[in-house]
Amino acid sequence: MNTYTVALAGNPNTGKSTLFNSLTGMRQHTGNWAGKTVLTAEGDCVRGGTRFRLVDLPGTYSLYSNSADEEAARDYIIFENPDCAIVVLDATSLERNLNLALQVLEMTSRVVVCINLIDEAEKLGIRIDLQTFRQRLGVPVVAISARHNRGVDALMELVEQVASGQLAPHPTVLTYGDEIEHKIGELEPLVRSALGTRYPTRWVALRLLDGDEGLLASLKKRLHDRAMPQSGKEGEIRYERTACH
Ligand SMILES: Nc1nc2c(ncn2[C@@H]2O[C@H](COP(=O)(O)OP(=O)(O)OP(=O)(O)O)[C@@H](O)[C@H]2O)c(=O)[nH]1
Ligand SMILES: [Mg+2]
Repeated sequence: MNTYTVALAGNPNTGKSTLFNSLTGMRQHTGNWAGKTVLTAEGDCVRGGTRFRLVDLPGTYSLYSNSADEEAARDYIIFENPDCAIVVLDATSLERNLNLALQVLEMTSRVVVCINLIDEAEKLGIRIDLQTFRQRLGVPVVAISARHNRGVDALMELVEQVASGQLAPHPTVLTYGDEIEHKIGELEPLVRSALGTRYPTRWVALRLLDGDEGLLASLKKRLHDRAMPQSGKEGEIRYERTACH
């Protein structure tokens, strides 16, 4: 059976765990993100002959190095390289939520944007132009209500297409003005020669320009561990495996 890993990323309180629970049949709550070893939840869901290994990431407003939560969510997306990342957005606060979506789109093209709480948005009279969203972001976008199990089948179909490579999204590339673009142009080849194509070089270059020391430390540690696989496991993200169904 094909097995795909799928990460759930998004701002706090956007319904990631509600979606995770609905798909896995589990009862995951959140909030266990203290310290360097981050404990998060992983659960399986089998749909139509395909297994999805879902990872419920901590809710964050960005994916820089401001907190252990942000580092854990970022490290999962960058280093564990899931087959697909679902970015869960709150349909009633899209302006704020899109910031994180754009950050994920800079890290990976294997993304499905999931606008959750569509039932709440409807109650508030908010209408969302999904077609424009898709065009502007360059990735699949679907509206769902995790609580009412609306749109979840369509979401998982897109996730499977992206995870299997049948659908290859082309996220819109954000540009940052001449000065920064020039510096990215200088840095990217250096990043590529140091790290290869394993990591998103433009994103790494941007984070380095921003002085993201936490990312630099994570990268150095990974490179060191790859060179010396017997070295200690300190700082590694730990995931809680829970029952499958
Ligand atoms: N009306 C409505 N409420 C929802 C929906 N999905 C989730 N909720 C509610 O939104 C709240 C937050 O949901 P969670 O699943 O805990 O959100 P989360 O993204 O896991 O939050 P963090 O773990 O803090 O990042 C809960 O009260 C859910 O019941 C939905 O589709 N519609
Ligand atoms: Mg949660």
